[in-house]
Amino acid sequence: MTRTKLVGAAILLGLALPVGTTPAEAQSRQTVKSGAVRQAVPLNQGWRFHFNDSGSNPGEEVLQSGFDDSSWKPVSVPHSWNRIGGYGAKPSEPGNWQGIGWYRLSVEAPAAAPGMRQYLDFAAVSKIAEVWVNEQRVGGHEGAFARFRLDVTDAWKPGQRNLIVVRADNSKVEPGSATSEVIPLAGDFFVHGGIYRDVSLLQLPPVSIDPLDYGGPGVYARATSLTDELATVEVRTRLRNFADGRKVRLLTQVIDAAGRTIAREERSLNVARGASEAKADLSIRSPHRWNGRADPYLYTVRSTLMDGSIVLDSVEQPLGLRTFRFDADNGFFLNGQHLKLHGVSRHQDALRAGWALSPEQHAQDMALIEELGANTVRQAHYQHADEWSELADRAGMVVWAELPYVTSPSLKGDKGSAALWANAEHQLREQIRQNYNHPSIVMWSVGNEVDSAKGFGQKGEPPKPLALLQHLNAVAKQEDPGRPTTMADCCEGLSMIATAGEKLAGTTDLIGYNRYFGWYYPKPLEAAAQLGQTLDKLHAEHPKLPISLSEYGAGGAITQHSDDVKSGFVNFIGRPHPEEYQAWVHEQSWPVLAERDFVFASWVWAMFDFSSDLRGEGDSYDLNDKGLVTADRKARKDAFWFYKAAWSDAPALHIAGKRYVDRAYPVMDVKAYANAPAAQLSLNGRPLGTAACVNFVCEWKRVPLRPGPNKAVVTASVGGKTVRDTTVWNGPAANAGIRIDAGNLAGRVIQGKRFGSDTFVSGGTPMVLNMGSFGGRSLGPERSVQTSSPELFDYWREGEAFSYAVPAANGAWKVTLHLFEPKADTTRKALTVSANGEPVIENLDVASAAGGPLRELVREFPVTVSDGVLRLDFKTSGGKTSVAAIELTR
Ligand code: GCB
Repeated sequence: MTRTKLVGAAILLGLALPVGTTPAEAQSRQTVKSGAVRQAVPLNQGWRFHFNDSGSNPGEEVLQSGFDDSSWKPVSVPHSWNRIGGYGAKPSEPGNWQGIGWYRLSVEAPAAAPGMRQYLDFAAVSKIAEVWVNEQRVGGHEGAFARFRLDVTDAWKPGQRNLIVVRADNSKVEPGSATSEVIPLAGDFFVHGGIYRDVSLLQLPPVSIDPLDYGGPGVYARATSLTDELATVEVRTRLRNFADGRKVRLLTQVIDAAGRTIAREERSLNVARGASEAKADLSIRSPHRWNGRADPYLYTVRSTLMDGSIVLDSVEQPLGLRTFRFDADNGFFLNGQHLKLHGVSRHQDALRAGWALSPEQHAQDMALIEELGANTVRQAHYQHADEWSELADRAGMVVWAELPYVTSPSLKGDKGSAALWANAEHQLREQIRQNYNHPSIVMWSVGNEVDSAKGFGQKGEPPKPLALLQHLNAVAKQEDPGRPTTMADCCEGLSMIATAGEKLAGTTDLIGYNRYFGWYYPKPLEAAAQLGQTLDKLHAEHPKLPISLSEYGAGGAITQHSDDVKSGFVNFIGRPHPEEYQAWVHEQSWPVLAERDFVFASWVWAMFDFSSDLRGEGDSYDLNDKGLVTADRKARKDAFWFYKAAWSDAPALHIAGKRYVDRAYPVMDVKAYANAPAAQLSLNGRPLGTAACVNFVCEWKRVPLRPGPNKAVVTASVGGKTVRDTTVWNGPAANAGIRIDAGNLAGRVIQGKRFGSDTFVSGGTPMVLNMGSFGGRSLGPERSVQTSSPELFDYWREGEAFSYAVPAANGAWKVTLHLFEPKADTTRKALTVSANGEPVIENLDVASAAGGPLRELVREFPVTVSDGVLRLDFKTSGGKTSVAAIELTR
């Protein structure tokens, strides 16, 4: 049994607040000192935890004080029992348990004056919580993301040992499961289980600022008018009284960043039993605005409830004074000035920690987002920790906050059950009240891709998401008329996912479109044109609706590399996901967004790789690898550096492809990202010229590498300051040969030989044998090729005619072609290959020569290169030919 003793100043709070004194009116004007603000008693240490696996089902006895939990694991919160995702091979130990976790804490409670109320405060428990104190059930909560407080006064024993038991349930959402009536019902992110944010005890007198207002602070401030001369701030303080009518004083203050009270209002109140509200209107002369990243100035609002000179309760909240508006043609305006919003989405998830993030981890995430130069963050896809929103306030980020109404309202083809609706509404009210005072938040999203259930493999009729979306939109407006609503759309105008066909755009004040040109959709190489056309079309179709790009991106694996991002097959659901391709998608997308003012914001999906046990992609397992930074926060991917050049005010220059050290080919395209007009490259001390940096990309084509190390130095001048970056690439050894993994977007080492990605090619199409799987579902039947090098056949190039022009040193070479017929097709085909114009293979029917389809056929022939290039032309009559790999050896 754990033995935790609570110490600290907070304990005294309960003792220092005598109730029932009737102070003299004169004493009540005393200034409230800081430190009188409500303190919570932390309960993060000393828990015991047990996951309810393998039939050792704890029953009622775990609630009993005599239960022996010494075999349970000692843990502190934040805690989660899930550890999902990583890089490299998947370990045999799974970290994705879903079910019920039990927590017990035995704690010696601080003493309290008679009549004090005791509340347990849980900053979040996922996904459903039930709580007992001293063997009595004190309440529960449904929803993984919001703070909840339970009034435990009747069960709590001040000054004595108390037993808290928490049952947390993140069981799989399926028909009949408790979690199936609690949003979210789906999504590619994993719902981690546990007490993954702080726990504390609040001790308050019988009349206090309301701790039971949907977990909210009980103090809600907003500017009702704001000019450069004057701000009028309305502060609503909710009160809760467990006694009969009571006379108190309420002091409301606005305190500036230097700690000076610049506005105050004090009044006497008769507080009736139950919940009530008091309003104060305060004026601030020459208000200092919260102005995004340029100047995120914050005031503090403090409400203090007093009985004479005795402070009963006091709560502080942030206050940022700003005006903002969204315009369908011109985008976003902060304090009257146009501000192009560009940023990232963030999940509350880090490698090995899951959702149980420390304050340092939250701070690290925000620091990286600031370094990137982003000015907006989308909180995907749910309420984030209060401390995260505080970081956003202080950094000046403009925030899209979101309700976890994700993918679907129902596991059936309907509009969702009454229980689910009630839960979604409750989670929305919690989210808005708990976050009302954060100036960074400027919009409430009431849903993400709510008509994409079919994309997650849901069977039968598609569910009908519109009715719940409309309902939640109305609830958000009722809770907070001051902020617009928004939603993220998956499917408008796309035919890939079957939806119920309900028109969702126009339900909310604003909209975001999640669009993955260059990734999930056909013709990825046309990403830029498709993105531009789509945005223009959506704007034309909804001329009055401010639109944004709420998601875009591509997977990026820092151990997978491409020699030519335009040649290989883009396997969005499998492997590889070369880092260079991800960066290219962003290079293509950003200029399209930058030149469209009507796109009020764009959010890269996503800032960090995050856990998703549906996936096995790139070089990871159970991760979504679209992050600009890896899940361990250790590596900034090339795409990060691209955006840093595009967005940051600081001089930025970074050589791309640094992690692709051992190069497959003796030539390479060198690329750097810079916010300079031009940059200079030198290789091995030799200047190779100046390249213009177009849209932050500076490129030198076909740079020859010598065998072994090649030192590259790129310099540029940004605003009069010289910036410089260097790297070393190893060119292949002179006798290494040249090997092309045809069709593959990434190169790799196969049986000790280094193959480059598909490069030097024109014509034909890159193809894949097996795409991979999503949530255990394969996209298409699994196939295999009879060969001693199966990896070579994962990808191939096919077509009636295509050519390779391979840069190769002059002299004699042996060419080896790895051919096969991918289809069970009886048509006779005749392949002709010529090398530098001379036929080397004529009228070859690959399938018959190999003994059938899906069997390797190797063909070798000698060639002589005399002008530095080997040209191979493939032509087929009667169908298409497939080449899996080409080797040039001496
Ligand atoms: C989406 C979803 C997001 C996914 C993302 C992806 O549209 O909104 O939750 O993670 O796509 O990577 O597929």
